[in-house]
Amino acid sequence: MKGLQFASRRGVGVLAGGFLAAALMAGSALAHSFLVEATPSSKDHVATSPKTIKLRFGGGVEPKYSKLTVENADGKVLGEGSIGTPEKPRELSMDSPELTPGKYVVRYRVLSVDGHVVEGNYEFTVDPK
Ligand SMILES: [Cu+2]
Repeated sequence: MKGLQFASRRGVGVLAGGFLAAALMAGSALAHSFLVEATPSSKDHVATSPKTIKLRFGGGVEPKYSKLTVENADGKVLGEGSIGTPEKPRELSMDSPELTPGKYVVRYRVLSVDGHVVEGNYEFTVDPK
C-alpha cells in the first residue's frame, strides 16, 4: 500500500505502481489484491464524465465487502458502488455520477479473497470543454 501510494504520487502509472508495490511487499504480503489497473486511471485527463469507474486488482476481491467512491476536490462523496461479476473476480466497478470538469478522487477499500483489506486512492481530472 505504501509502495502504491508512493508510486502514484510520483506519477508512475497505476499498472507500474501495482507491480512496484507487489515487488516491494513480496514475501510478507504476496497474495494481497493490489490495484493494477483503473479506468479512468491515476492522473488521467478525460474529456467527458466517465459512465463507469472500473478497477482491476492483482487478485480476487469480494464485491460485497468492498467499496469504491468518487469524491470531488473538497472531499464530498458524489457516488459509491461495488459492482462485481463472477467472470471477472479481480474487477470492481461503480456507476459514475455525471462529473463536471474538475479534479476527482477515486477511493477504494476492498476485501481481498486472502482476507486482507486493501485501501488506496488516486486522482483523475475531467478537462474543461
Ligand atoms: Cu493480503
